[in-house]
Amino acid sequence: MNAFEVNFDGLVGPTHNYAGLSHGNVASMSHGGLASNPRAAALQGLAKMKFLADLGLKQAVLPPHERPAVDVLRSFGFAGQDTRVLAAAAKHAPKLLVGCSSASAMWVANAATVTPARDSRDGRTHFTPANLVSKFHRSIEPPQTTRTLRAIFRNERHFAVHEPLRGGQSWGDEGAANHTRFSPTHRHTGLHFFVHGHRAFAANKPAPTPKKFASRQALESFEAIARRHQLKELAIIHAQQNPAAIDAGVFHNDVISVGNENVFLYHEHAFVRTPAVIAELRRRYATLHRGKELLALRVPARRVPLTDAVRSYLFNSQIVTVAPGRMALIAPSDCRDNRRVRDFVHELIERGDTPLQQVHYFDLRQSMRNGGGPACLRLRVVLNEREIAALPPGVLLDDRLYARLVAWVKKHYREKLTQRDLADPALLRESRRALDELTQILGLGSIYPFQLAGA
Ligand code: SUG
Repeated sequence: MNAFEVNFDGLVGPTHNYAGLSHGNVASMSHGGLASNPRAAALQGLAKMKFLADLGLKQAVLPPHERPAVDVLRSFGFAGQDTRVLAAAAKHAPKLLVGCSSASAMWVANAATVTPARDSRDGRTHFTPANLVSKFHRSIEPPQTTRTLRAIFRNERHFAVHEPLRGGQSWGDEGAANHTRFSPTHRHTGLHFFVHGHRAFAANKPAPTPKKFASRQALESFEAIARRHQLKELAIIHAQQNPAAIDAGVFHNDVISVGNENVFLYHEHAFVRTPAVIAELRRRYATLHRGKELLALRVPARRVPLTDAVRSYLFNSQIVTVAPGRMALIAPSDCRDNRRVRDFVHELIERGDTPLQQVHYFDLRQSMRNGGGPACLRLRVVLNEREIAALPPGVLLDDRLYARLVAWVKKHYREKLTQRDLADPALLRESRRALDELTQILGLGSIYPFQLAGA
C-alpha cells in the first residue's frame, strides 16, 4: 500500500514570547526580553504549511497548549480562582509564571518519536511523547502532548500512543528532533538513526562530554523507545552528537543534520567520529535495502563553519519529496541572508546529481528568534491511506482549513507581547477562547485542562 509522509506542524500559540529560557540554544539566549508578535508568528507558520500543501504534500496541524498553564501553577501551591492564581504567581514566583507561559509546544519535532507501522513488529504506528525533562518550560508539555496525540491518533487498531518515558535528570528525551528515518521511499521499511548527547548510566569507557552546555538526549531513552515501538534490531543505529557542536549551540541533532528517504545532509562535525558514523549508516542501509545506496552529502566546516550552521539553521531545513526522486529544501530565510550558506545551497541545488532540485526560503523569524526553524515546527508521520482515513478529517490542511485558521489567528492573536503581559488575565481569557474555538475547527473534542475541568 502506498505511504505518505504527513507533516504535522505545530500551530504557534497565542502566548508566543521571548523569555530566554533555553540555556544552550543560542537564539533563545540572545533574544530573551524582546517583544514578540504572536500573530505574525502563527501566520508565518501557516504560510509554510500552505506552501507545502500546495506542493502536493500531505500537511496537518497540531494545536498549541493551554498557556499560561494554570493547572501547573496550581500544582506549585497557588490556589483560588484562575485570575487569583495568575496574580499570585506573578507576584511571588514571576519566573515560574514565565516558564508556565511559553508557547514552546509549537516545536513539535520535540513532541514525540514516531515509528511508522511498517517498521514495527506489531504493524501499528507508535508514538512516544518526549519527556523534555531538560528544560522546565518544556517539561510541562508531555501530558498535553499525550492527550492531543491520543485525540488525533485515537484508533487503537492503527495507532499506539505510549506514555512519555519517566524522567530523572539524566533520562532526557527530546523526540523526533534527534531521530531520522532512512528508506528508498517513504513506503519502504526504514533504517532508524537515533542521536544522543549523553548516557543516563555511566559507561565503562567514558564518552566525551560538552563543557559549556548540557546535552538533552540520553542514549538509553532511545533504546527504550526502540523496544516499546517494537523496532527490528537490524534497523537501528545510535550515534553520539559531537560535544563541540553542542557547545556551539547544537542543542538538537536537527540543527546539524537532516535526512529524507535516501538523502542525508550532514555537517562534518555533527557526530563523534563522523566518518565512522556515516560509513556504518551507508553499510546498514545497503544491507537493509539490498544494495541500494544512501546518498550522504557532507557539508565541510571550511564551507559552512559550525557558527554559520547554527546562525542560519541550514540543517533545520526540511527536505521533502515533491515527486519520485525529486526533493525540495524548505529553508529559513536566514540561510539566504548568510552568504556562505546561500552559496553552498545554490551549488548543491545546481549540482544536478542529487535529488535536491529546488530551494524555497521562508520567513519564520518569529520562531527562529527562539531557535525554532522549519524542521522544528513539524512532526513527520509516515502513514498509509488506511491510516490517513482513520484521522479526524479536521486536522488535515486544505484551502478551507487554511483560510479558517488564518481568520482564527487574526481574530484572537495579539500583535505584541512582552513578559509583563503574561500576568494579564485578559490574555488568559483570550487564549482559552481561541483554543476552545480551535478544538471545534479541528474536530478534536475537549483536550485542554480548562475544557476538562469538571467534565
Ligand atoms: O527547546 N526554544 C526551543 C526550540 C526548540 C527547537 N526544536 C528543535 N530543534 N527541534 C527549545 O530550546 C525558547 C523559549 C524561550 O526562550 O522563550 C525555546 O524553548
